[in-house]
Amino acid sequence: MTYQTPEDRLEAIDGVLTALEGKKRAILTTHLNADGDGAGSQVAFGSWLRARGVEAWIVNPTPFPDRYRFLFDGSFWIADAAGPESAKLCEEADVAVVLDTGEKHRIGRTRPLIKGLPTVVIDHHPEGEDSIEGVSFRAADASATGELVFDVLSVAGGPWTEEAVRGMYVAILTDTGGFRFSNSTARCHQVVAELIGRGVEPDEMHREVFGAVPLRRFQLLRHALTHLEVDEHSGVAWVTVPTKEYKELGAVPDDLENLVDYPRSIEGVKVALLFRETKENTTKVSFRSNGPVDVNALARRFGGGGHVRAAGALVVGSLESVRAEVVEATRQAVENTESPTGTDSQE
Ligand SMILES: [Mn+2]
Repeated sequence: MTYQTPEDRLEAIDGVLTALEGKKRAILTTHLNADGDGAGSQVAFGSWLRARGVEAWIVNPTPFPDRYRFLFDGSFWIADAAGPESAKLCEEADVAVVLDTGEKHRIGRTRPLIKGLPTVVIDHHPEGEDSIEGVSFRAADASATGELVFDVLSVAGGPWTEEAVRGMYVAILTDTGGFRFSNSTARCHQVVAELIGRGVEPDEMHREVFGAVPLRRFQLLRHALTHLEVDEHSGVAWVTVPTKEYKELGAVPDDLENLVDYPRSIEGVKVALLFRETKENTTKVSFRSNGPVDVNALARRFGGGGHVRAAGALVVGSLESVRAEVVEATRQAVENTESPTGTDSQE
């Protein structure tokens, strides 16, 4: 079974291709603290644009993660959103492409830079209330934004650069947790089969992404696990990143990727949480559900959002108070999901 672009995506893809017609310079951005999907999709889309003669630049609200720099084939077309260079680049651009988010507040300091530009959004998150305007290709049933980038390239007929195929592979590899999560669909495996057919080497990608862990990440994990708590009764487990050790180790947000999978993987756990103080009086919360609790809805109550099974929120308040509040709300969400009032939960 070979891959076919889903019918219901074709119109939006056409819109994207039309919006890009005749463009000379594109600014690519993604959400704060780019993950493998955001970064991989950017490299893929940018490389494709460059191969078509469009000068693509990555301008992210937070630094492009070092661990995904291997995706570039020699030259890095990244500009720091906080520096003067990017303002000039954006001024002289004629289109902006936002990948792996469609919400204004998620692109931080990049937002004012691209405000005046025609914008294309390519994203697989459920659409929020803070939507970025412009042309959009959104499909919440996609495993990763990388899958949607693949759709665009397929309809366009390539070109398939090495950077592009590796970028898309890494996007899907990381957003599916190495093909372990519920978004590891048949469709995503078909896309991946095509990418492997175009030269991606899975073992090499795995080694690059998962096999070069900085030692500090294990040191941080050791500290974080001393703050692991489990409420066996409600099936909620949470881990807290200790601020002092985080600073002492010189850790970066990227070091926390997948840390929440530890509480999530404990027997009987339905929802896992991770807490980290990002600055004084602000706490970042990561939510992961093993189903059926909708953590997107839960995170939205705290001003965040994401997917049904993976979401996040930045909450104002001390670590202790935010943690107490979120844990309690999560306990209640688990309870409400298990016994919806007035209906038969078996239906
Ligand atoms: Mn994603």
